[in-house]
Amino acid sequence: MTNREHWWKNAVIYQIYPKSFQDSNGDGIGDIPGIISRLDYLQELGIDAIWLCPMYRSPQDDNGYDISDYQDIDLMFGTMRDMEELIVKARERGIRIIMDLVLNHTSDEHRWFREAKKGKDNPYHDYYVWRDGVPGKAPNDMRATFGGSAWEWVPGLGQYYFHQFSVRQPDLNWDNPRVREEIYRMIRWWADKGVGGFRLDVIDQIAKEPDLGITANGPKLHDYIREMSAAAFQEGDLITVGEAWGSTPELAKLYSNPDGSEFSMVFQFEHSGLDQQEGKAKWDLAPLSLQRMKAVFEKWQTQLYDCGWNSLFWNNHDLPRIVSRWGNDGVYREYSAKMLATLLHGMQGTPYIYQGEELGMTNVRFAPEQYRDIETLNLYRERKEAGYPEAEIMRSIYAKSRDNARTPMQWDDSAQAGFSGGEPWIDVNPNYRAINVAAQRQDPDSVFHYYQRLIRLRREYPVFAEGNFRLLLADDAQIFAYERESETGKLLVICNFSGEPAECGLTEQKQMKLLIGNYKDTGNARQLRPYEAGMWICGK
Ligand code: TEU
Ligand code: CA
Repeated sequence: MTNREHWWKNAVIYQIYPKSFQDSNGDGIGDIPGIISRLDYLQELGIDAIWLCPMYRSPQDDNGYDISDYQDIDLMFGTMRDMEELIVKARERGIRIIMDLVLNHTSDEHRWFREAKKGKDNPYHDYYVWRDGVPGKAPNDMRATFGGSAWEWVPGLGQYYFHQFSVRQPDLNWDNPRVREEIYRMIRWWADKGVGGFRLDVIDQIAKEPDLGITANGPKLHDYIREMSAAAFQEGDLITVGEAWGSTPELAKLYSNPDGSEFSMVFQFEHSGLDQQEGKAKWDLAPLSLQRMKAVFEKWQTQLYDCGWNSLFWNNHDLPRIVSRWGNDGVYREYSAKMLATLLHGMQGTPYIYQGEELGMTNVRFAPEQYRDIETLNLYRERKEAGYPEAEIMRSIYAKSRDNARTPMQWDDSAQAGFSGGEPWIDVNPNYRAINVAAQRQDPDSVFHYYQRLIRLRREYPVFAEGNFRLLLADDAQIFAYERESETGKLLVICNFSGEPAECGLTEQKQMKLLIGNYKDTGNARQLRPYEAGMWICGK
């Protein structure tokens, strides 16, 4: 297939965090019937596919990223019949469903793990990663992402198991061919249900080599991915998205090889680490340098051109809200939300919109007891114990907690933002009376309608999917500008990334047609106003 033939090269994907999207039965937890009731909204927005965060059976230690049965739906979200109905009803609206596959680890309540713990000769024992040892002396000093040692002692066995995430997320042993076969069978079972594709959670970590201290990019990683792709992905035009925090453009060319041997695209995070101190954790804040950010985007845009495919995103369920992070969630909230959208949606790749981003939803500042995320809770406890001042810990949490993205979707200005008739599992952002779907649907200048127009433009003009990328004004400290060119036309994107007016030396836009802009008269002023952004085209 050529570039244009894969549906996902012209698609825009909407990510749903089910627990926080829409509750239908008043238990405070979003669910599948809730999603179904909002499909019309998503159709109106114009998206092509929905990536659903995990809704499989799970004890919810990590909000569903700890799966205890891959082939069942957790009761709190609904039933398998609800899921089948969602797949069908979405299709009727031209929307495909993308399932989230968590294949690096399971829940400790998964049947495989419960069996594995029973004895070294249990047939499931080798499904996980075990090392002999003595209590109190882990095989090595590797740390888990959510804090503490990556090794957990099981007294009955006299062994440690390996976990890259929480203690309740034991790592699967991909070196065992039976594990791989079971996984491929499970994926085919989902594909047969008519889903449109899969997002692969921390896929770069499946081929870990704990004895060598290797988590991401183990030596057998791409063999496993190619095997899985051949066994489970290559029928139909499925979209497959590999989440790879530690990817480089070189690795991304493997993940998203146009020959289809691995995935459709990579989901990498280089830009999202730019406001933390070098070599430190995401909590250790540092100011963003626009020049560095431009260089990162330029690198990915140019190096994957014609030989790979990227995901375009500012937000997901693990990241803070972009308008609070790199825009302005005060007076310029709407302008800056639209500027950030313009900047991203003009690039090559497949854009992702995370629920509420299309409204310009913002971060929250909760009291410590309002947080729910295991990563945030562990960080709070660890830094308290390490003697960090409370105010500093909270500053990090306000800026980076994953719960910023996980507050309920803001549907209207009624109680609980229209998310639930009961008490939500996590508090609603108090600004829901001002920022919500109902208000923005009525306002033709809203962030919502701006996103709707951006989505349509991508469909209308082939240059969005096909054009090359040239960064302009690389050294400018306020302006992010670039052009894209293909056989059919040329696109120019100019964004003032700052809250101050900016002089812009570019003049080409004067001969081009304005496609979209975030001020009523974008393109006319001599100076760019705070967060002003526009897109211009010549050709078609
Ligand atoms: O995230 C991958 C991952 O590495 C994150 O845990 C990341 O380090 C963290 O969010 C940074 O704050 C995926 C899922 O997206 C995440 O929700 C899961 O918790 C994680 O895998 C484990 O399955
Ligand atoms: Ca519910």
